[in-house]
Amino acid sequence: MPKTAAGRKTETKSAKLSANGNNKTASKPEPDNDSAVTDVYDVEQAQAEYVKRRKSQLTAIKKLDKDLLGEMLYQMILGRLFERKCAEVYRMGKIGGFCHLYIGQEAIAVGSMMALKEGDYVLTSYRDHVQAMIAGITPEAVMAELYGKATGNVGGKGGSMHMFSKEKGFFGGHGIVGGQIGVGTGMAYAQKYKGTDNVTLCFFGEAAVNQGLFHESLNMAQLWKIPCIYICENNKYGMGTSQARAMSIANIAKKAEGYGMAGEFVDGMDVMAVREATLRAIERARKDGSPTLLEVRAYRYMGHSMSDPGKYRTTEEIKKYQQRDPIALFQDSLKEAKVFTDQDFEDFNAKAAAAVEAAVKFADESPFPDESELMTDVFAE
Ligand SMILES: Cc1ncc(C[n+]2csc(CCOP(=O)(O)OP(=O)(O)O)c2C)c(N)n1
Ligand SMILES: [Mg+2]
Repeated sequence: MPKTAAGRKTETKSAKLSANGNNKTASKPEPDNDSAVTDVYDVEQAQAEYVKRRKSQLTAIKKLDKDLLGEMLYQMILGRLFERKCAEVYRMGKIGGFCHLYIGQEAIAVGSMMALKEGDYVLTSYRDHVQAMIAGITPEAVMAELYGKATGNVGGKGGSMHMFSKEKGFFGGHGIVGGQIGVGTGMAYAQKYKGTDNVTLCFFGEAAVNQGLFHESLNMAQLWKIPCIYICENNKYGMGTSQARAMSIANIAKKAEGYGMAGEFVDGMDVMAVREATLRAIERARKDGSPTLLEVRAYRYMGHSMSDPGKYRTTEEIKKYQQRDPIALFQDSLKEAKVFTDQDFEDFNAKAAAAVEAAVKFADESPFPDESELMTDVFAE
């Protein structure tokens, strides 16, 4: 593993992936050219894109103040180091049950959530640790929840997939694929009904787009002008199934057109691009409630969950995407724009590493819930 969060070494242990683990199956027709997944880059192409992106990042960076840029970078590094630590302690048997990591997708949560204001809401899937921390739930509370400890975010009863804080406007952590799309639409409706100008960010994976609830929700949201921003985190796979094998068209952003909704494709490796697209969506939503569908393309470096043997993709494919690592890309731009130096990056890393260590210590030393807690928090009172 690299020392700094932005290291470009392969993140996953699935080095012995099968050679046939690509998107193609002999029995299925390939999607036509218009709709084919086009962003599986060669390394050279990835590098070219990387340079291009850095230029646009530089322009965007110049518009923001240093404190905010520093906080954005710090949250991305914290998210990555936290998730790496989760993998480590999971393998030691300290975390039980399902555990889905967010490594490679940090720019999506940071770029979008850090554009929100007080009173806005966030919901996401089971891949929720990083979003929970950006919402303001402490690393200690998230780690203790993963350990099933009484001091955890929801008393040790939710585990990895169910972080939640009404006070922080973070409404899960949802284990049912796509379930949060309906809930998020309802929460955004409530924001409008109450006469606020707040918005809801609703994250979900690309596989959730095939669920009926996605379509029902988008239809109602556009019809009733519900201020929900639907953020599809397209990381190319739903468990071990590639998008190309499961979806008839690859351009998810285009699906917004079917509902007359604004839709945008966003590079999920570019935190500033995510921020700017989210700000455009927020502006629409605060003005008259208009919803937006953002398709944010990224890549998950690790397996679907900690129990994924990863036999459906190659190490080469993973490495290709890591050429455009979102943290490395952001750091390079920040350095070129003379906002931060290498020393600053080391300081951010050290601060994040200390926060993660403190979280692990807290979780290690916390007690498990008492037996008397077994039947509490089961039903709403
Ligand atoms: C309704 C439902 N069907 C199936 C599952 C099993 N399942 C868990 S995660 C997952 C894949 C989801 O992939 P995606 O939406 O792309 O999100 P990602 O894991 O890539 O973040 C599936 C099928 C589930 N949890 N809920
Ligand atoms: Mg996915």
